[in-house]
This record gives sequence, structure tokens and C-alpha cells, in this order.
Amino acid sequence: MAGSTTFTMLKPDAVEANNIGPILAMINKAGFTVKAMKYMQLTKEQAGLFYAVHKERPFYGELVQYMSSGPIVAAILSKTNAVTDYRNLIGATDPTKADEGTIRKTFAKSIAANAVHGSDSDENAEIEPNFFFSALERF
Ligand code: 3AN
Repeated sequence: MAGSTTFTMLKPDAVEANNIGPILAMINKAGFTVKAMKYMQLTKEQAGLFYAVHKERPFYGELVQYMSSGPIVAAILSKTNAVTDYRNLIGATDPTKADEGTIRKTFAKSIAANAVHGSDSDENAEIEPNFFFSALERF
């Protein structure tokens, strides 16, 4: 059903700072259910492919380098209005502009090391999990 799932990554800064547990707790408390989950480190090539949509942006090289610099947690999350509600829960890309109580305001270190990724549209919420999960890995 469109709108009922979204895709997230807990980024290298969140994993490094031991914030997997606290972030997952915020996600569950906000009403999201985990449908798939994986702990892994992306190669530069994989990070480059995942973020290919940003290839022309000035921060692309930094983004690819950063997202392959350490382990991440990838997950599919389920909830009514998942994409919109999760974007509201994570807060603005720049943590200095994120609202109080959001994941990025609470845990992000900078605009690059901003703790979590969240799909920005229903279309991307359908596409992004396919990069990480087979049908057998979704529940
Ligand atoms: P969001 O993750 O909030 O959808 P996007 O799609 O604009 O933000 O950017 C994708 C990722 O690129 C961000 N999560 C962030 O890690 C990184 N990023 C965005 N803007 C910058 C920037 N000015 N400098 C460095 N990294 C950036």
C-alpha cells in the first residue's frame, strides 16, 4: 500500500556513537514497525550508486566517502503515512535547523553526519529498499 512504508539508514556517526538503540527506541515510540533490518558497511561504489541521484551536487564526493566510512543500519519501516511521518520524526537535513525532539536535533553531529537517512517520497520509499533487501528478507 502506497505510503505505508519508508526506508531508513542509521548513518556511520550514529552507529559510532552507540546510538542505534536510542534511535530505534524513538522510531518504535513514534509508532513505526521494523519490516526488515541489516547491519553492514557500504563500499564506496555501493554508496555512490545509492546516492547517484545527488551525483551533480557539490557534496556528492563527501557524501559517498562518509557513507562508506563505517557500518550503518538499513531498515524498512511501516506505519500509516510512513514517509511524511518519518521525515517529521527525523527533522531537517541541517541539524541546527531541526526541531527539538527530532532524531537529527537529538543525535546528528553536522549536515553530513546527520545520524539518519529517510526516504523523501513514496516513489523513493519503494525503490531504496530494493538496494538492500531481497523479498526473503522482508516481513
Ligand atoms: P535528506 O537526507 O534530508 O533528504 P538531501 O537528500 O538533501 O537530505 O541530502 C542527502 C544527504 O546528503 C544528507 N542526508 C546529508 O548527509 C548530505 N548532505 C546534504 N547537504 C549537504 C551539504 N551541504 N554538505 C554535506 N552533506 C550534505
